[in-house]
Amino acid sequence: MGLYLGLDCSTQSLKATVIDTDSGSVVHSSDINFGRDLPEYRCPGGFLESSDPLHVLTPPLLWAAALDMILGKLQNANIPVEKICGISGSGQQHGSVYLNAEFEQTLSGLDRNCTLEEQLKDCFSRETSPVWMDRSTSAECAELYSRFGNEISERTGSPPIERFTGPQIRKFYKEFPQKYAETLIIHLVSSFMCSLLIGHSAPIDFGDGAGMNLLDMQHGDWIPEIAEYTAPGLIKKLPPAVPSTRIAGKLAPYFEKYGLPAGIPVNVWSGDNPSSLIGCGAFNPGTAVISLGTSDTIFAAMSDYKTDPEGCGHVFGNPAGGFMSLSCFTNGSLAREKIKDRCQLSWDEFDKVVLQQTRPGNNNNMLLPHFVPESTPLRLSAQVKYQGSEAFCNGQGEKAELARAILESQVYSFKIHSEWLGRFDRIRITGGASDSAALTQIIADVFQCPVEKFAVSNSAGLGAAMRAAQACSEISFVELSNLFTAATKIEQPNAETKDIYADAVETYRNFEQSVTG
Ligand code: XUL
Repeated sequence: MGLYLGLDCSTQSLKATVIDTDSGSVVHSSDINFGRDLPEYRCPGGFLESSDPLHVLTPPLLWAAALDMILGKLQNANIPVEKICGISGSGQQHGSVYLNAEFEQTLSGLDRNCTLEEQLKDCFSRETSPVWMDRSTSAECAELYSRFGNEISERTGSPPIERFTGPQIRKFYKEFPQKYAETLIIHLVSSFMCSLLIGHSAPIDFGDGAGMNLLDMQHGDWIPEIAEYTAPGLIKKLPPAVPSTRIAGKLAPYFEKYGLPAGIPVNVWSGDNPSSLIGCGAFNPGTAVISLGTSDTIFAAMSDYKTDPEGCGHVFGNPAGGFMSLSCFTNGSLAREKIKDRCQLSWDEFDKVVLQQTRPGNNNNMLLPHFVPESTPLRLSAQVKYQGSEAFCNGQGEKAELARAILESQVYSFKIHSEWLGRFDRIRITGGASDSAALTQIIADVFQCPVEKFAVSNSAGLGAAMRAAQACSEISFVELSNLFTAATKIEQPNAETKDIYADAVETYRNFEQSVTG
């Protein structure tokens, strides 16, 4: 037992969470915000601004620079960093990092008198990484589908998906064959960050590897024929795929400069969603998690391997073993913020008007809030549509109606697109918008099941720290979950809204289908 560090390299920030398994408490949390703390990279939202919404890229050197900064912050925090016994981490999923022959050599001799940024700058065969919001690979997805058909989805857990790493690699190979040839290894954000910590290339875990359209989910191996078609010679450029509980290596001597103990074990990193499954205590089937972050996701541990018949949802590896299902809604907090700004309300006022001035079902006023291209249902262009009263559709309705409409419409979409997830009898919510009392109540009522909240809001970072404790000291996930993920508040569903919402969900289903096809 002792202190364990979880790092979470998400879209907008790199966060550190330290847990103490003796006291069962989170003893430290801090973050480096990419826009605020590293403005020289010109990534205010964590990615380069571009006039083309389908291209979303981040310079990977930014993440390396943030690693030095967050560990510097940790060293100056009021905790005994020398007592940290193990480290793990999570990364935004799907993003890929392209490294040349210099990478391994540079990592093996990291000089503690220089920064990671200074030492790694010549190690990339591609200066920018496509991240999960990139949607520029429709042509490559179509090619992969026409070559392999449903086999891709059956074997890798998802059909070819624009943001997934395989189609992204294929596009890079097609557009820049020379740079692809110079690429010796391709990492995910998670395995790239883990590599920096251990001073050599780290494996990719089954949790995050599943988001690549390359991993055979049932056998835990890369699929040679899909890899070869994706890009010639790719299989040799991929790190090995391993279970999420594996130790990747020992902390590199470079990091002793931050007071961290020499050679402590580093667990393979995973994706932010698989890590969140652990941090929400939802690694056994029966509990679904709704994570309300930059994107909204709904996910759950699965009892059996099964894919989404609609082709929008995904199967990833569950870090505790087995599989998890996930549907991702890109327009999450972005759409809520757009409507909040239009209403000119603070978040507190927004919540208040919804709860005090409107009623469940909102007289069937609803909207399709695709302010940017959407993953679920898949839409490659932005489109916002309204349905309901004339005044509401003309933008002349009450602010309160519009405020309720965005929250309810998003939850209707969660309900419709989570039907394939299987049965669950409770929902745990996490992420920034889980503070909203109105949204919490709407989720409980639409799903007609209890909604639980818990103390730690960064569940991916907490999950990473719990994974470090499990992998490095063999503390069981059940024990860790009892210590760190107990519910602090439970919202019960209001049975009187059951029929109203059952009807509203059907109305929304028809509305969504009529617009998106
Ligand atoms: C999941 C997905 C996002 C990213 C960003 O498929 O694309 O949730 O992991 O956090």
